[in-house]
Amino acid sequence: MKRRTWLGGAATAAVVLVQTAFGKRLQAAVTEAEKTLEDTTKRLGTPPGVLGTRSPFETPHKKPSDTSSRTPLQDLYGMITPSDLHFERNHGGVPRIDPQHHELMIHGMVEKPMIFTVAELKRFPSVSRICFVECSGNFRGGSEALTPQEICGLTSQSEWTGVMLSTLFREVGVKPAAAWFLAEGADAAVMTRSVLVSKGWEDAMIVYAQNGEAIRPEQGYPLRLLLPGWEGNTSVKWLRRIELSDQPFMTREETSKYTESIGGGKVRQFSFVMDARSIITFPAYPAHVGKGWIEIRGLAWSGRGKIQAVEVSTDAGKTWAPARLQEPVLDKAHTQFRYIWQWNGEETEIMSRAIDETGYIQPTFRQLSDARGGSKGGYHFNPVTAWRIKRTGEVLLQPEAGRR
Ligand SMILES: Nc1nc2c(c(=O)[nH]1)N[C@H]1C(S)=C(S)[C@@H](COP(=O)(O)O)O[C@H]1N2
Ligand SMILES: [Mo]
Repeated sequence: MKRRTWLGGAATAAVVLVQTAFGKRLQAAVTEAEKTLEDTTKRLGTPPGVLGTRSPFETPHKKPSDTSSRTPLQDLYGMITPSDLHFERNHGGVPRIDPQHHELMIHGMVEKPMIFTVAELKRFPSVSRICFVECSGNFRGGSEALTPQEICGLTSQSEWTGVMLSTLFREVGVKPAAAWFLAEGADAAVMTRSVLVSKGWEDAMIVYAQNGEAIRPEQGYPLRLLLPGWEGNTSVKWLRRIELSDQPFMTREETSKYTESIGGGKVRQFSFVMDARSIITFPAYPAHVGKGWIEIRGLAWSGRGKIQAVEVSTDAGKTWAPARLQEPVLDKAHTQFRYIWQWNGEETEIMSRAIDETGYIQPTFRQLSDARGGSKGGYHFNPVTAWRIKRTGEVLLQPEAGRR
């Protein structure tokens, strides 16, 4: 059976590592013969390399557009996103920054304006935490043929390491009247956002490492601001300046962008916190399933705290049952859930809804759309995702699902 499946998939090109004369490892296409004939017990394997590599038989990818790329949620396991699969959202490309020449200035309403080198920042007490980053524009709909990656792959999770911003606030002596700070990036977009000083004291970090190594250029090397649970846009990458003030700065990214229309000619501004969300990542398009036991799996998260529960419906939202949460359930973090289900082969819809520790319940598409004057997307759009399972076992997105 295994061999049949294998030969069936043989048309897809795979990639393998070959050792060159200089001892460098290169990626090359695997020939069909190499794939089927190798007896691994009869030939010496490859020696250790300078870097680990992914198996040539595993090819998850981010499918980039010009300005963003999405995490393939349906291809991953556990709660940590591999760094090279962390989604990217760049307004002016990824800058190449030499950490020797990069500095962070903190000034404005402070007792003592200061400039920190990256090396100086690393001397402060170092803190690590696991949390997600999610773009507030993390939604796509409108077609049945969408994967979890396409629907909501603008969220990823890492273990982040750096210095608490509160530590630096004490160092510069933030004045009591300071209520907002500006965070500015050193990229071609010179991204700027206003942030509440209270968030700075609460849990903001200046991050220099991700998943055990220096933060990746795509995530803000050598320094990024990390605001756990807040819309990704405020976690300014390639951070070079923080300015304290008694009022918001009204930058482009918080006036003409990153505000939501709420109907009646009104817009909502400074909508920082990401609401609770969940998605079933298996079974999901483009999977096919067969009758019998299926372990439904997915992710849930909330910018307001811990996930308290995830409920799953396998009858198109008529009844709901609690899913099992995988420990550890962390604050403002992707949490895995699973639910064992016996499918009888009849057409149905399956879906999940997240409930966070504040009691917030993830809304259906129709509830959300009704509350937003009929809008079918936009910033902070976090509807329940429903998957239709056809009698053939085909799994398709059920767009705009759910009861009002
Ligand atoms: N300097 C700078 N910071 C930035 C951005 C940017 O373009 N420039 N993009 C923001 C947006 S819109 C998001 S959603 C997150 C994405 O973080 P990631 O690319 O590490 O996933 O970074 C934010 N920080
Ligand atoms: Mo974003």
